[in-house]
This record gives sequence, structure tokens and C-alpha cells, in this order.
Amino acid sequence: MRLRLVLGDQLSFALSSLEDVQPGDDIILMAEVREEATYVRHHKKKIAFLFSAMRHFAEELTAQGHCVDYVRYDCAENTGSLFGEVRRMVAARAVTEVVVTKPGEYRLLHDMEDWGRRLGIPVELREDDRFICSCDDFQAWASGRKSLRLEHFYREMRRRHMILMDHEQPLGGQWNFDHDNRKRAPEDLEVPAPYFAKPDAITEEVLALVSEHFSEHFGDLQPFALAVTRKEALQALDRFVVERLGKFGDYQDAMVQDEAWMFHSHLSFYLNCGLLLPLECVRAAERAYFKGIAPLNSVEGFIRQIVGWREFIRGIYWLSMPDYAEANYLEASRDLPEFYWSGETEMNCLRQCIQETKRNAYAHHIQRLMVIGNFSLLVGLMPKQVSEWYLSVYADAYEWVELPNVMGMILFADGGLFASKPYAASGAYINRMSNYCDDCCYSPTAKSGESACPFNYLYWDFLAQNEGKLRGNPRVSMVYRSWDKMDAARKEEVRRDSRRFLAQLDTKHA
Ligand code: FAD
Ligand code: DLZ
Ligand code: SF4
Repeated sequence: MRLRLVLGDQLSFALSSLEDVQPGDDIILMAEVREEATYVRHHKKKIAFLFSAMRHFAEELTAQGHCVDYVRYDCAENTGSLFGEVRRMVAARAVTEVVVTKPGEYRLLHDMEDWGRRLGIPVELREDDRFICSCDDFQAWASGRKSLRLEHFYREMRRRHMILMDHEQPLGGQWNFDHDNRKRAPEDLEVPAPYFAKPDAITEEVLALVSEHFSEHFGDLQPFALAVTRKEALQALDRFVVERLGKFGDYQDAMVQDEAWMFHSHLSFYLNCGLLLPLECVRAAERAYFKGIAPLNSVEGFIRQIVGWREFIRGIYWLSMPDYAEANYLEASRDLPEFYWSGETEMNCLRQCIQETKRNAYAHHIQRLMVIGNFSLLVGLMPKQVSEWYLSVYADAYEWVELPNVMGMILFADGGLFASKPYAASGAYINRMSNYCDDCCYSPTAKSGESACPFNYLYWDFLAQNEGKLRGNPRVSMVYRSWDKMDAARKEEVRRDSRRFLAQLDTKHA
């Protein structure tokens, strides 16, 4: 008998470990285990989402005639680890081999590579082929290149999979419509309500379990409205294409007070746990363009996130682990402020983004990148702590996608493996792309003093503090020229304001 282990983020019927499953001969194991639920203190919604989606997936497998052993979190015999559950099953049944699709995190893959020896039976680790680009293909693409840039990879993927192509040429004559995609939201912009799935009896049971066992974890459990089945996830995709995709491009970078969802897809939850596959989302968006439902700037923008960024980021992770997790090029050493967990800060942009994260286990890309990420970079937060925070608080977070975004995209901790410069910005960026500053006690236009937006002086202080490592970067040299032109008194103001702010931050009163 072969044992097929299916992990919480592998909820696809197309999973490689299930390819040749024999309903009569094989057993499928799924387990809710303490180790996976607590290796970081995941947001309560993330645990509820995955446990409910796992239980629904197990039911569907059973309905298809498969023999499924599903171990619930509160089962008395639950050993608390994936290996413990596999070993228990191997001991209880005549298991001759274990088959599993490779996990999305290095720590677990490393562990699994030793399972065969520890169990005394073969453990076959299969490739996770739910991605558009395999790890081998990414490695081949990356090898010998002087720099790894998204744009080159993305074009290659578009060509290879004939996505938005007119023979050899990109549809619309250009690969990238970013210049159309940086609009600030007008005041009367109407944002559609997000997809809302009504919790069923299985979800209600899981919500009670999470409330009992994970009360110490970050985040609000209720209201819970995530899709937990493939059918619901497909409905969410459909709703996105019809109601949001059309404006996705225009407002991709926009942020609006109390509008957590904007025109983003909110599909990362489902893509990352297997309820949706990347190519089906891409083809749905492409069809919307051909049917005239959505314009090219939106469709191309959305497709670039999935075919480009998502695949690229995963490639970078597997190319660079395990050293990547230790990266700290800028030698950042500040502890994470307490308000990252409470949302209690005077800085309205951060308060908004963190409170929405707490409520929804979601923030959209620009909130993660240009508000929370930018702040983390400018004040020099320790990469390991920032990474653990991002991994804990978002319901779409797994290390393969979270880590490169944190290390490479926001903190420049990898020294520029794929980002050509740090994404550092002053308050002017946030003021341009949002209305957060209207409700802030700080002034986005004031440059110095207690009432000035902290981003304004922290930006220059960051550049000054990291001059030795950044001045030589051709994409930052212009900014250093402006710094050089500042008189000594202005530079001293920057230093004084930053020192005051950072001292307050360290005593947790930012
Ligand atoms: P949309 O804006 O609708 O984009 C469509 C899809 O594109 C997303 O669902 C996602 O699958 C993909 N995508 C877009 N940008 C990226 C990116 N930079 N990297 C990988 N995939 C991308 N995404 C995660 O899925 N999990 C994470 O843990 C995660 N952590 C992040 C941490 C930081 C610091 C930053 C800056 C970004 C992070 N992202 C992460 C990427 C991105 O912010 C989210 O994928 C996106 O906000 C999810 O919301 P959405 O589905 O509405 O995305
Ligand atoms: C994230 C997560 C959580 C919270 N719980 C479980 C679980 O109980 N059982 C399980 O199989 N998987 C869980 N997961 C997902 C795993 O952590 C994920 O498979 C690895 O991090 C690899 O991506
Ligand atoms: Fe954020 Fe500065 Fe604007 Fe306040 S003024 S919301 S701190 S960018």
C-alpha cells in the first residue's frame, strides 16, 4: 500500500502525488498538525482557512472513491507533526512507500529528505508542477546571467506559453503598460464589494476550533468569508474578472482609506493553497480581453503579476535557499516595533495597513511594499523579524513567496539579487498614491520638525546611513547628488528628526 501525503497548501486534484493514485490500493493522508500551525504564529484566519479548505478537499477526495485518512487537530492520537502522522500511519497499515509532492518551504523539504531513512521505506518526493515554470527551467534561465530581472523572465514566459501574443509580438505592441497603471483613485471611485463565501457547517466547526486553540495568535477570526472549496474559488475568480479586472490596471498602485480590497483579485489565498491554478487565472484574464470585458493595460498588468512576479519569486527562492533566509546586506538591526502587532501608531498609513491586515489577513501589494515594507526598510528592521511577521500575518503567506518579497523586494537584504535598487520612498509617494495623509496627524509636505511626515526625514537618513553600500548603485546616484547639494544645517535637521523618531520607536511610542 502506498501512502500519499497531501499538505495543507496542496489542495489540487492535479497534484503530482495524486497522479497515479489507486482508489482501492492507496491511502491519502491529510493532517492538521501543531508544528505547521505554530512554526510561526499564523493569523487565526489563515489557520481557519487552511483547515477548512483541507477538510473540504478531503471530503471531495472521499466522494471520488479515494481512501482518505484525515487527522483533525484535536484528535487524541495526533502527534503534532507531519512526520509523526506519517510514521503513525506507516506503523498502523501495511505501507510500503510514501509519495509526496515537494513542499513549498525549504525547512520542510530538508526534513522530508531524511524521512526515508527514518521510516525505513522509500519516500518519493515529486516535483510540484502546479507552477508555470519548473525550478529546473528557472535555474536554466538564470544560469550565466549577470543580473536576474523580472522583465526578461516575464517576456520569455509570455513567448513560451503564447500569452497575450500576436505570433512573435506582444499584443498591443508593447510588453508592459505600467505607465498607464499608476493612477490615484478619484474621490468618487466606487469599489465593488469583495467576494464573500458564507461559512458552512465544516467552516463553523473549524472556526470554533481555531478560536479555542489559537486565541493567542494575531488577527481577527471573524468575519470569515474566504472561499474554502475549488467551486467557491472559481466563483471568486469569476467575480474578479467580471467586476474588478477592468480597473485593476488603472488603480493597481492606489490606496484609499478604509478600502482594503480595491481592484485587486484577492486570489493569492487560493492560488497558493492549490484551489486555483495559475494558468487558469491567466487564461480567464486573457479571455476577458478578447471578449472586450477588460482593457489590455489591466489584463497585461494582472497577467504580469502571475506569469511574471509569482513564478520569478518562486524561482529566486529555490535558487537561493537556504542562505537567503540569513541575508542582511544592509546590516539592519532594529527590533520590530510593537505596533506591527497592534496597529496602534500615529502614522495613519501604517495604522490603516496594519489594522486591515489584522482584520482581513490581507493587504494589497502596494500596502505591503510601499507602506509597511518601505517603513521597515527606512528604519532598518531586522530582516529575520520582518520576514517572520509577513509570514505570520497574511493568509497567502508561505516562505517560498514571502521571503524573496521581504528580503529582495522591500529590504534589499540580498544586496540586489533581483531588485536594481531599494524601494525607498518619502511621504510624497504615499501622499500621491493614497488619501491616507488627509487623516494623519503628520504633514506629508513638511520636511522637518515634530509635525513632519516621518517618511520625509527617514528617507534621507536611510540614504545617509547606508551611503557606503548604496552610493555606487547607478540607479541611486541621482538621489545622492541631491543629498550632496543639501546644506549642512538641513542634513543636521534630518539627523536630529530621525534620531528623535527612532528613539521613540525603540521605546515603543511611535
Ligand atoms: P493581485 O494584485 O490581484 O495580483 C494577482 C496575483 O499575482 C496575486 O494573487 C499573486 O499570486 C501574484 N503576485 C502579485 N505580486 C506578486 C509578488 N510580488 N510575488 C509573488 N506573487 C505576486 N504574495 C503572496 O502570495 N504571499 C505572500 O506571502 C506575499 N508576501 C509579500 C510580502 C511583501 C513584503 C510584498 C511586497 C509582497 C508580498 N506578496 C505576497 C506579493 C503580493 O503583495 C501579493 O501576492 C498580493 O498582494 C496578493 O493579493 P491579490 O491576490 O489581490 O493580488
Ligand atoms: C500553513 C499550514 C498550517 C497552518 N497548517 C497545516 C497543517 O496543519 N497541515 C498541513 O499539512 N499543512 C499546514 N500548513 C501548510 C504547510 O505549512 C505548508 O505545506 C508548508 O509550509 C510548505 O509550504
Ligand atoms: Fe503616512 Fe506620512 Fe501620510 Fe502620515 S503623512 S499618512 S505618516 S505618509
